[in-house]
Amino acid sequence: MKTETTENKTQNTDFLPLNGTDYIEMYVGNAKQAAHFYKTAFGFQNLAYAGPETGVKDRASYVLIQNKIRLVLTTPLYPEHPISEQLTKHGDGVKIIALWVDDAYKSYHETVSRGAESYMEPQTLEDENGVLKMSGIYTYGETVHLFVERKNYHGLFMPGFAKWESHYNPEETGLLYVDHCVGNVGWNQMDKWVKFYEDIMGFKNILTFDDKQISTEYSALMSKVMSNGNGYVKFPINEPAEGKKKSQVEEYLDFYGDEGVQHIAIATNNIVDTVTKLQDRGVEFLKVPTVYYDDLEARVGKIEEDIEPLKELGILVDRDEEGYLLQIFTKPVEDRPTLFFEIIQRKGAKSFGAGNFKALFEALEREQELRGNL
Ligand code: TYF
Ligand code: FE
Repeated sequence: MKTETTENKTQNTDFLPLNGTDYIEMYVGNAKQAAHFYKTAFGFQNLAYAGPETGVKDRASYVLIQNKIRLVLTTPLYPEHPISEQLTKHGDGVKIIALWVDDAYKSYHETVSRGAESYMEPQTLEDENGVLKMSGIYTYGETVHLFVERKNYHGLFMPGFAKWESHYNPEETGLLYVDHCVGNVGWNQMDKWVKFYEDIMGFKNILTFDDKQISTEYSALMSKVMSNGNGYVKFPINEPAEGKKKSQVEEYLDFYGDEGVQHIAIATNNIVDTVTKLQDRGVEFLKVPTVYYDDLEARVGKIEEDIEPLKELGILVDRDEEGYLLQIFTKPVEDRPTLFFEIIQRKGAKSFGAGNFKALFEALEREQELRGNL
C-alpha cells in the first residue's frame, strides 16, 4: 500500500514533463555544405532558414526535417564569433538538444532552482504565426538543453526563420524520430551526470552497463541510461574505463576536446529499407564479421526478418525480455572520430543492444586502430 502511494506521488509530481525531442542543433564549419550532406545522404527535407537574408547578421542556420526529427545546422559568419571558438575546439558537433515542453518558463525555474547552470533565461518570441517561448540550461561539456514551448506557435519553426525552398529535394530514407542521444563524459564523471539528470531534470536510471560487462576485453567504457518519466527522452551517459586498450570514449574526448554528444540514435520502422537507402547514398557503416550471423538465431531466437539482407548490410540484432531490436552504427560523420549516428528499429525491446557490444566494439576498435588511436 505504502509503496503504491509513493509511486503515485512520484508520477504525479514530474516537475519536468517532456513531450519529446524538439530539435538537435549542430555547430558546423560550413552549414551550407552540411545541409547538402544531410539532404543527400540522410534524406532530410528543407524546412527553414535564418541568416543575413532574413535579418540575422552573425550566423546562418538551416533547419532540416524528416518525420519527427528536426536538425538545425548553424555556422558563424565571422572569426571572432563565440561559435567559431567552439568549432575550433570541437570540430563539428552537437551543441543543442532541444526538448519540447508545455511550459518553458516553469521548466527553466524547476531546473535552475535545483542547481542547473543557466544558458538562456526564459524568453518569448513572437511573429505573425504566434508566440514561442524558450529557455535553456547547460548539461555536460558545452552542450545545452533548450526548453521549447510551441503550444501557441503555428509557424514553420521559430520566429526569425523564413521558409527555405530548393529545387533539390532528395527522397526521405524512413528516419522517424530520435530514439536516444548518448553523451560521452570524462573519467569518473558518469555518476555526477547521472545525478544531474536525476536531481535537476527528474530522470531515472533505467539501465546500467558496467566495466565488467563491457570493458575488460573490448573498448572500455561504462554506461548508464537515463530516461524521463514518460520514456520519450532517453540519454545514455558513457564514461571511459581502463581496459586492455585505449577506451573509445577517451578517443572521443581527445578529439572533441570536451565532453559531448557521441551518437544520436534514430528510429525507423524498416531498417533494411532505410539502411539500403543510406548506404546507396554514401553513408558509411561499421561492419561486423559475417560469422556474427552464423549463430544469430541461436542467440536471439526467431525474428521476422530474413537473415541474408541483415548480413549483407551488417545490421545487428539483440533481444531482451520484451522483444528484440535491430541496430547499426555509422562511422563518425566528421574527420575527427567524434559524432556518429545509430539507426534502430525496435520490435518490443526497450534495451540498447548490450548483446552486441562485443561484436560492435571489436568493429569499432578496428577503426580506432586504423586511425592510430588504440
Ligand atoms: O546507446 C547505447 O547505449 C548503445 C550502445 O560506442 C553503444 O547504442 C555504446 C557505445 C558505442 C556504441 C553503442
Ligand atoms: Fe545507442
